Amino acid sequence: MESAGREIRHGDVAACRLRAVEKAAAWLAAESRALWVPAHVPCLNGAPPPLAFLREHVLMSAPCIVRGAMDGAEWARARELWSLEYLSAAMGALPVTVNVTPHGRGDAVVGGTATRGLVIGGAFAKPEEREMTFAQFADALRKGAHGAGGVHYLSLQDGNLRAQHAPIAADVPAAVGWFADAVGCAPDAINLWVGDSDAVSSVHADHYENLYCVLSGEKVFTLLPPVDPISRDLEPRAPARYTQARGHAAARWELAPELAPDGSALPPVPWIGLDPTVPDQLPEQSAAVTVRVRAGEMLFLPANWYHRVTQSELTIAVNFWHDPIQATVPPAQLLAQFARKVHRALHAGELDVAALADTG
Ligand SMILES: O=C(O)CCC(=O)C(=O)O
Repeated sequence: MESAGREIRHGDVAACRLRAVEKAAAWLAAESRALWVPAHVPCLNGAPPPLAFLREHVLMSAPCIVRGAMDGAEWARARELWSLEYLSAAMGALPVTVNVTPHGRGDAVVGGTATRGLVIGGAFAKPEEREMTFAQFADALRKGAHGAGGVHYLSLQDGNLRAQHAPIAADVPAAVGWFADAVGCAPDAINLWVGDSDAVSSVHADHYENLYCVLSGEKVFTLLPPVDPISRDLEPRAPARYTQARGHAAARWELAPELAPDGSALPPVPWIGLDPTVPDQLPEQSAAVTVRVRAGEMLFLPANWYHRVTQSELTIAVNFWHDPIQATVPPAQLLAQFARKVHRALHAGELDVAALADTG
């Protein structure tokens, strides 16, 4: 009897502490939203002095738009020439790897049940990576998703500008000087992005400091800070891959589990299933901010910020990913990681409640 009483008291204390942890996580999200998330992402005019940019944006993990920093000679060719026609003329016969999906959502959770703040289940669906010539890719974009039998998005993130698009690589600078000076290192990758309004990059975060430069068209970013409660939906999802069965009158898409070469299951991929542009899905304390980046503008997207990205029209862009040795991890990000771990452990029933009650 006595031991049962002790268990009840332990349970009560533990429940109180769990509630306190949850309250602290909610407080953290609300405070950081108030202190950190701007109602509008600020805009700088002209290339900023590196030291000021380091102090006010990189170290503060504060996104901003930079206007008028792509007006110089080093950007002139890309600013003046880059269009689908120019890229096709320069690279038409060259092979490219294109991400193709039925509905435009590659690297996204599909098939789960969305509730407020959580998507239960669902697979991590990767796009079909299709080899074609640049001319074929441009043709698919001109036909549109319906005519081409799928959404085509040039969106490899492995430094593809140099690796696959050598004839146009020299049209943009090898590094953006003031940004490289601010973050303290050269870019690790320069990626080329070409797609239209059907293509969506689902919400995710990268550990790179990112300078995203739009050459033509318009990008629409939905941004959430690293502490945003949306990260609680970062759940392991079974990997799957789209393939399109060809040779049929109507293009048929399949989504099949992706397996290792020996047929065994691949490890699940942690990915967020929520769409921050659907207000009903966002957790209560979430604070998403939308920012439009137009031709000639750059977006500084700090490491670890969550972002969902699309285009409002056919858009051509490059981004510079920098991976500083001393990555900037503001204390709030560490707290956010802690809060996320506690929250997930709580909901998975993995927290040792008795141990929690015993701690002082
Ligand atoms: O442009 C996009 O579709 C995605 C960009 C992105 O995820 C990134 O730059 O990290």
